[in-house]
Amino acid sequence: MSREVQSTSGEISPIIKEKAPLILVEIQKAKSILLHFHPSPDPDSVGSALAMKFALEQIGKKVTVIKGDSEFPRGFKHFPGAGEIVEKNFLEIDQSQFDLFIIIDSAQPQMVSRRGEIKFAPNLKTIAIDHHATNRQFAEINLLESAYPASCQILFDLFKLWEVKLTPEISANLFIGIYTDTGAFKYRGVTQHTYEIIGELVKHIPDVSDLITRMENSNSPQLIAFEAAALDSIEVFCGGRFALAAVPSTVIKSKNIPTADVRTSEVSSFMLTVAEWDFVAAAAEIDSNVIKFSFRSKDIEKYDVAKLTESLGGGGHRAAAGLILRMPFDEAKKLVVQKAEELYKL
Ligand SMILES: [Mn+2]
Repeated sequence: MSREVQSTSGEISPIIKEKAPLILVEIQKAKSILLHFHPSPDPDSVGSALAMKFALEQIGKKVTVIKGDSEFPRGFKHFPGAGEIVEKNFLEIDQSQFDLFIIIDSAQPQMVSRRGEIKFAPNLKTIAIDHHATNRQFAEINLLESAYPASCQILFDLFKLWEVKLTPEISANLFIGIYTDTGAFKYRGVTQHTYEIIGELVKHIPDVSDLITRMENSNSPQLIAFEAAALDSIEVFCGGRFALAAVPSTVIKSKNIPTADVRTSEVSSFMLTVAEWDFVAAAAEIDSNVIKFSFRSKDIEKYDVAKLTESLGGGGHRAAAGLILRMPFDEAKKLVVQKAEELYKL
């Protein structure tokens, strides 16, 4: 009996094959290349920038990685290359020092920096490489493969096509990005191709378990305090289908929770494990009247959370998306519930 296999093919995606040589030409022309981490960086952002740094250096290029808006999370400090990051965001650098900016895992200019308006200098060529379906294709060359579960998976294919040699440094960074962005290989978008890549990468990583556990076992007591406050705040809407956790800034301040520990995405992932809830959000007031939301959905046909966040100015994937609202805390909560009812006809 034969079974049709579609998205599980081990092939490199056609769009990556098409764009790989165009991107390589720009890299070869460039003298000084800039890479960044997006605000509140996750391991896919950090791993892809650091893996790209090592690949470009192998090609013989001068590369600078800037840390961007956020503090560098302590759980990622053992990623190879993490010691060579420049402590600046995009608005603090001198753009004339670079001729190419490769913007990875960032769907919109605000993911380069949220500290001000992003304007690229005329001398600075821009290339965006991303897997977020909501990517606005704001660079000069855009490589968007939204079927891939991680930007690091796109990079693996690019490196293969560019004949970059897999080193322990490149492999560890790509592995950790794919591992986390797929929820340890369980989210939609993981295919046979993903597993084949992982099989290749682990050949070059001396201790995979150490790489993962050092990242995961780096939490602070304040993170647990944030999660406790968030879980304690859960309210249920939309006839029991939608659960919303929301922590106001007063609570964050009173518990001395640093920004790095306001990890709404971890709370929303945990909330989604409740069988009764079809979609969930975890929110935190990160500044007075600035509320960050992280959405998760079990049923992307009925509850496409990228659609919801996009309708309010955010972005992301159908099963996991984010949003920042600038308004009073209670208004933001109300608006999100109202939008969900309207969009999903609940
Ligand atoms: Mn990603």
